[in-house]
Amino acid sequence: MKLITAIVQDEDVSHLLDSLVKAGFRATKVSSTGGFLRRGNSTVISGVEDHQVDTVIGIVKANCQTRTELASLPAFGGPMEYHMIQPVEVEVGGAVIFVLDMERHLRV
Ligand code: 2BA
Repeated sequence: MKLITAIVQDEDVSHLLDSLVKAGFRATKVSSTGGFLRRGNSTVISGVEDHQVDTVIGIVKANCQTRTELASLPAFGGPMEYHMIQPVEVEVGGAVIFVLDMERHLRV
C-alpha cells in the first residue's frame, strides 16, 4: 500500500475531496501553511492500494490549478542600507505530491 500526500491550494481542496470520495477513495484534509509564502494551503492524505496510485494522481491533477501568487520578499540596498519589500511572482501548484510506501494500514 502507498500513502499519498498532496499539498494543494485551499481554493482546490473542496472539489478534490468531492472527486476522491465520488471515486471511492478515503482521504483526510489537514490545514497547512507553506514555508515560503507563509499562506494557508491544504494537505490531503490518502492511503491506497499500489494499483490505485495513478488514478489518485490523475484526480489530483484534474482538480488542482497552477496559479501565480505575489510573494513579498525583503530586499536590501542603497547607500543607507535601507530595506524594502520587493514583490516577486511565484507559480504555485497545481499540487505537490509525495507517494510513500506504507508498511501497515490498520483500522482498529
Ligand atoms: P510554499 O512553501 O509557500 O511555496 C509556494 C511557492 O513558492 C512554491 O510553489 C514555489 O513556486 C515557490 N517557492 C517555494 N520555495 C521557494 C524558494 N526557496 N525559492 C523560490 N521560490 C520558492 P510549489 O512548488 O507549487 O509549492 C506549493 C506548496 O507545496 C509550498 O508552499 C509548500 O507548502 C509545499 N511544498 C512544495 N515543495 C515541498 C517540499 N519539497 N517539501 C514539503 N512541502 C513542499
